[in-house]
Amino acid sequence: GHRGGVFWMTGLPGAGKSTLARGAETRLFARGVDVSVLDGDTLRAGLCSDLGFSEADRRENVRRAAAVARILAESGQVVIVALISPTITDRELARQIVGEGFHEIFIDTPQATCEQRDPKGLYAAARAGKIAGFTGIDAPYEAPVKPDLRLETANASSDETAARLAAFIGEETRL
Ligand code: GGZ
Repeated sequence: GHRGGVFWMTGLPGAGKSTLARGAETRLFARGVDVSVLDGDTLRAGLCSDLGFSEADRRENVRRAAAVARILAESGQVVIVALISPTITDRELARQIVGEGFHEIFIDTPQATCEQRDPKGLYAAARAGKIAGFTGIDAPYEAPVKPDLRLETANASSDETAARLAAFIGEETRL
């Protein structure tokens, strides 16, 4: 069996958060773990569709995700959250809201790599001045100082890294 917990992934756009969250979810599900993913993209399509990317809106986005994650974790689920959550204070807020069972995971990908990947062309758009306040370009990203887990993605396959993430989550939630 396993207990609930929240695995909060933070990192730049294009760092690999969503891919790794889904990869870990698939692996954990195959092992019978009751797991769900709260992804920034998905939340912003529904629960958080009224929010933009101002400091205040990002904070509210983080607050809502943390509140939902807590409810799910209290019911015994393993919750993987994938949000840029760019500031240390917002992630502290998330940790406070979730309480016991919060883990911070830093998806540590150099910005140059994120920008090369640019899966949605958003870095290019930001560089061209078509998006204002884009994280890493003209909005801040504060890396965690002491995350519970740091995953460097630049020189590993996403399969390898997702397996490491799933292993960490398995260890932290094993009863
Ligand atoms: C950062 C933005 C922005 C701006 C749109 N800044 O790679 P994506 O495209 O699909 O995922 C990013 C997503 C970020 O949403 P989060 O909810 O994770 O952000 S936060 O935690 O800061 O609230 C990106 C897209 O939205 N996107 N405009 N200006 N990312």
